[in-house]
Amino acid sequence: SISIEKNETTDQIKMQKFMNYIDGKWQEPSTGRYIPVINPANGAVLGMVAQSSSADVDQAVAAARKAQKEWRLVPAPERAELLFTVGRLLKENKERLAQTITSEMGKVIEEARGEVQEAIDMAHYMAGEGRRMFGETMPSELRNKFAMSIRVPIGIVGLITPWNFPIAIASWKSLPALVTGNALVWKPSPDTPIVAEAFVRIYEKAGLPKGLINLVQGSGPEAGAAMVEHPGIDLIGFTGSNAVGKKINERAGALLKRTSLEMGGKNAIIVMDDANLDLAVESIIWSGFGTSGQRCTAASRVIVHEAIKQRLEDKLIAAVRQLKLGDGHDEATDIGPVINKAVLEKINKYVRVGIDEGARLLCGGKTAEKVGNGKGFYYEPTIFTDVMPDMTIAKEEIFGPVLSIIGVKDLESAIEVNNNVSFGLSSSIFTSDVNRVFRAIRDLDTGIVYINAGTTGAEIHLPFGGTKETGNGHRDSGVAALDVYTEWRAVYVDFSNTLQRAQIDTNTK
Ligand code: UN1
Repeated sequence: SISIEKNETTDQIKMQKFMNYIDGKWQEPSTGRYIPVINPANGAVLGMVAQSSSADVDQAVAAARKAQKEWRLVPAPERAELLFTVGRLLKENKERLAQTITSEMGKVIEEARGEVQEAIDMAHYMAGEGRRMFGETMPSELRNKFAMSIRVPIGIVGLITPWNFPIAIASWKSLPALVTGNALVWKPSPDTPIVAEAFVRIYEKAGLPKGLINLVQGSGPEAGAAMVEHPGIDLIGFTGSNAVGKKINERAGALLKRTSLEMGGKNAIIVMDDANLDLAVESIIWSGFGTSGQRCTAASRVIVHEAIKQRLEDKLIAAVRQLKLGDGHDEATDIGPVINKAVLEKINKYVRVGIDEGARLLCGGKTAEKVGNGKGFYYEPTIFTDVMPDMTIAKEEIFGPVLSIIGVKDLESAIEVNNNVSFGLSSSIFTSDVNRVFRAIRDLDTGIVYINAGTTGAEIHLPFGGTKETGNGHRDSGVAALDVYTEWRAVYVDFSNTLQRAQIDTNTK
């Protein structure tokens, strides 16, 4: 069995081991060590995940290298057939995968289903790219010479993916990497190894040749660092924290290894005085507290026009009162737990700093200890107001259900406050003035801009990523993803049978 069914008891599954998958074989890690996988809703042990080391990474790279030699020769439309099958299998297994995500990651089941849907959409979209993987043809400067650029695979791609979207983000990276002819070494987060294994089993069932996807389970400092160091890995695709991203960037930079980094956000929703206030409230709640605030797109700041600040606060407090915390498997739950104890403590620390720095707490501000069996990691949806833009809670990514309300007097200051953070992933504005809309589109310094919608809910066929410290200029998903996983090759075909020299005047005479 590869899943944790809703009604299976923890006893039945707790001895299950989640191993590595290398060269088409499920195998023990070289260390022989395993670490427990915890259900954040109730503290139950769901299984044990392999702790890999550099020896496992070595093996995985060797297998990937061998497999990629053949795979790069397979026509892209044929590679794409496999992606269509992956899409179909994801769809057939949607409910089971969603339940697994909720068990090990905690997000509510409706959101888990949405996440699997993102992976399904991505499989079909990237399968389409197999027949469309365009290059360019251009006129040459010279007669009887043909010029074009084509895409070639990078080679061996190392993926390091987070727990918050354990299958969606893995799909954003693995599917374009495979359709463009690369082979993979994938290290998922040790907090979500079960759905990672399930995803690999889907690739296996779809008939992916052995060695093309190698799963190396375990924690970052051991297995992830070994991937970044490995000379046989040509590109590291990473989504995760800024601290880790910076380390990868530094080390990979020294080795001249390619990287595609997607990191944090400090996303804001701007609410102008002409906004549909009820819609803004609903969107703030959804983008701020959905997934317990653990999306890199989550809203964590609300920048509001002073004229409506009080009314917005009243409506937000009323809306928060309606939210039900609990186990995400329960369809009635609005907000599930956060991923683990360390994250819970980090959120609590930020809230204490917010209070110390003089922000006013409107609601929440503490762990919710009485939810379920009392052993889960729940945090009350928290709203601060009268937050100043230079306070810590207004600048740093908290990655939890904590919103900071900042009052402003006009659109100019709203945009300035929005942009005056080190991140630039997503932003949003609620207004009914078309002039304000287009000024926001032009001036909000983020990779994603929403008009009259919250900061979350990016669709997979558009580029996903951000400015400044959010990343290193790359984009996940959309057609932009092809640029991450391919190199451009410029090709000149001279059919003149003479020596034609570019940039030499005589040739054009
Ligand atoms: C993330 O949190 O890293 O736009 C991804 C969204 C989702 C993906 C979030 N489609 O909110």
